[in-house]
Amino acid sequence: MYSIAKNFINGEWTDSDTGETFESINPADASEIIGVVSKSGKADVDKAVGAARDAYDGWRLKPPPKRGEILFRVAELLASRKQDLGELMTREMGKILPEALGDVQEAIDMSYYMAGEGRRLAGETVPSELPNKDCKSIRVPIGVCALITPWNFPIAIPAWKIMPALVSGNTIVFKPSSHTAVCATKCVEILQEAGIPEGVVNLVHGRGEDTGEYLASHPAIDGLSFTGSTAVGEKIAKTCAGQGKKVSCEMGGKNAIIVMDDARIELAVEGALWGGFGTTGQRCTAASRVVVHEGVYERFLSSFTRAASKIRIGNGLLEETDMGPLINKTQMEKVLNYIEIGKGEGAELAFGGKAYGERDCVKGFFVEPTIFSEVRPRMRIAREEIFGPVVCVIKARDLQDAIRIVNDADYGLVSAIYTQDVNKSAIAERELNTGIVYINASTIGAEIQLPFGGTKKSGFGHEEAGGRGGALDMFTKWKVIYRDFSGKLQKAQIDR
Ligand code: UN1
Repeated sequence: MYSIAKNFINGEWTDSDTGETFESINPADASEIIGVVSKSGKADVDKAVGAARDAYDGWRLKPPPKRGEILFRVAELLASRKQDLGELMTREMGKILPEALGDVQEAIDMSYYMAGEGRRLAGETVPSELPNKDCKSIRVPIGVCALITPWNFPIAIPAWKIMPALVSGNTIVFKPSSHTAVCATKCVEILQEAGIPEGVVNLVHGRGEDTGEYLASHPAIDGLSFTGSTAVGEKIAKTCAGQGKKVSCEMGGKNAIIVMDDARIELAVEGALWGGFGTTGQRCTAASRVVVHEGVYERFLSSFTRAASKIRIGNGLLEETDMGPLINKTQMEKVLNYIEIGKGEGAELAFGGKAYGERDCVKGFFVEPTIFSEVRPRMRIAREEIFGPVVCVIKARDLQDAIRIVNDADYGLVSAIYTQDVNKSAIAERELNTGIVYINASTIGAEIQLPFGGTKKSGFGHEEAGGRGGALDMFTKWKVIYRDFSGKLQKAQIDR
């Protein structure tokens, strides 16, 4: 049984203009079709942008608490369908069911959180330097926003963008990854059911090169939020900058965990295990480097490889599975190619390193959890984002050396340190040049009530979170209002 994933434009489910479709398949069993998806082109994007533009004034003028009430209903609907959405996500994207349920939960949390923001959306009222004058700043929407989302968090990441965009009064054109088109469709069905007015939310399916690029460059788009690869993000950002559009890009990562010689090794191993192999390493927050103090290097490595050898690979719907497949064949080949690169560079393959085809797994895109030891910081496997279950273990002399290795990276999304020394943790917190730092916890599991974003090639702009520095800053701009109630000529007011 497969689903039909159509576009949603101006409140109607429609086939793409071309009438063409493509398939979304199960990465654990490529013979299973999950969805037949509309393959859109420029004409569909034009219609969606036009519908969002037409709906803008009505939505912008709806009081934010009322917009928030609709999002509250979205949260309730997501919560009531959590299990079904989780199972669908595992089938369409491959991550194991508990992680898929966590993904849906992030969307539920974000919807409730942003529903509440409808009653805040605060600006500032400050005193004027003149008598008989008042001044304030208010948040206003940007306009029509394009939201381009990846496949690795098929429901959570769209929610990080859709909910703040909507509560702020923007109308949207949502272009989800073509690999998770059915999950995206189910979310939009929920938005429709919750009572979002026609044209406020528009969904266009398609491949990046057919729809995403055109959408990003569309002159009638006022803002764009993108999560995906650094290569695509940089291209989009350039286009937007040239057109003066507001843009936020969440891109790649090469995140690292530092393990100090005073760390509780069993905690660090667990952190490295789930940071590295959770979601099959396909998180922008994945811990793909572990920088270990030389004093505990051997001990850490042997416990880490032992723990990795216990990971059960398979279909994520089965309770006994710890790690699912990669998203598709291209990604699987990319990961296997990086493993060859690592071997060629002289890193030691401490565990894994092969495609996995036991039992039914031949039908999907499975790769063993892979650990490289004796990795040098300049090796490609230590610098480039692999987006798969490959972890590089690097030796460090001391804390300063470890921090230097972590910071010597093109990316800067997340870092973590395991230590029991409060002073070392404070130095790490101050010196690690990443958007997020974890102390005695792995690199994954960011919460929605705080800003999410990185430094350097990991992106710019922040997502998630409310008033202070998060997504509302992306999806609103400030309007400043001065009101003079002196009744005097302007000159008399300002000659002081
Ligand atoms: C991502 O991989 O793009 O912190 C986002 C985490 C999740 C979000 C990951 N809450 O790992």
